[in-house]
Parts: sequence; C-alpha cells; structure tokens
Amino acid sequence: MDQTLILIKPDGVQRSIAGTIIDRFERRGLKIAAMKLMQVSKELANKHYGIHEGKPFFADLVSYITSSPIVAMVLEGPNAVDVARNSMGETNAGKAAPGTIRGDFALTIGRNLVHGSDSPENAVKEINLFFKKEEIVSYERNNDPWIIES
Ligand code: IDP
Ligand code: MG
Repeated sequence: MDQTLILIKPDGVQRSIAGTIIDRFERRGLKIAAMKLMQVSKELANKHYGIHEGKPFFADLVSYITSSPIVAMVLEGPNAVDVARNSMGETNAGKAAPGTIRGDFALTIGRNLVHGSDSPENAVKEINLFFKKEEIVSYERNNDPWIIES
C-alpha cells in the first residue's frame, strides 16, 4: 500500500488543531502507520527542505518548521500521496479550496499548517528522514473492507 509523510507544522500544534487535522485524514480513510510529536532540528529541516535551498523563503521556512513542535505521521492508503495533498489543498492557503485543510483553517502560504510528500519517491525519502523502521507499524484495520474494495 502507498505511504506518504505528513507533518502538522508548528502553527497546527500551537493553534490546537492537530487533532482536527488528523481527523480529516482519518475520516478520508487514510490509515495511520506512524505518528509522533517532535521538535525538528535545524539539521533535519535543512535536509527535509533541501530542495528549496537558495529560494528567497528558505531561511523563513527553516525557522518556521523549527520554531515549535510538529506532529509527524506516516499515512497509508491507495494513492496516499495525491489523496493527502488533495485533502490539504493548495500550497498558498489563501487560494486553497474550502473543504480542504488549508482552505478551511489557513490564510497564507507562510503558515499553511501541513506538509505532504509530493511524489511516492520523495515520500520514501522523507519517511526515512523522520522515522526509524521500527516506528512504522503494520497492522490490519478491520473496517478496511468498508473503505477499500478488494
Ligand atoms: P508544498 O508544501 O505544498 O509541497 P512547496 O512548494 O514544496 O509546497 O514549499 C514548501 C513550503 O515552503 C510550503 O508549504 C510553504 O510553507 C513554504 N513556501 C513555499 N513557497 C513560499 C513562498 O513563496 N513564501 C513563503 N513560504 C513559502
Ligand atoms: Mg513540497
């Protein structure tokens, strides 16, 4: 099954809507395979956002993601990467559609509440950056047949 890395960024935790955000993904049908509250180090932030190094917003992005704890999750399901990003809405929260997490709870690109991997290849890399193998749990969810047809 496909997996994706989701981060509830510091604004989500500080605004006490981490549970609401997790709820959106859970109710969509995605399965939680791993989850933890953690403080992102500067080193981890630089690795995770390495692709954006050199862009004008890079320094602010690193200081945003390291400013306060985040919730990191591995979510699982068919097409998990695209499904999660659709539920998150556009990067620029001010333009995100109502019904999405960003469209319902955020206003600006610089405080857009969530990160989601952008491809299955990057999902594998990002999951390995944030989680040890033993932190990812494989289990049966007994309502799966009501969510995913076999
Ligand atoms: P994504 O999070 O939707 O994948 P990316 O383009 O990968 O979007 O950018 C990573 C993060 O960098 C965004 O979620 C946002 O927090 C921040 N970011 C991107 N572009 C800008 C910008 O123009 N100004 C401020 N922050 C930005
Ligand atoms: Mg991205």
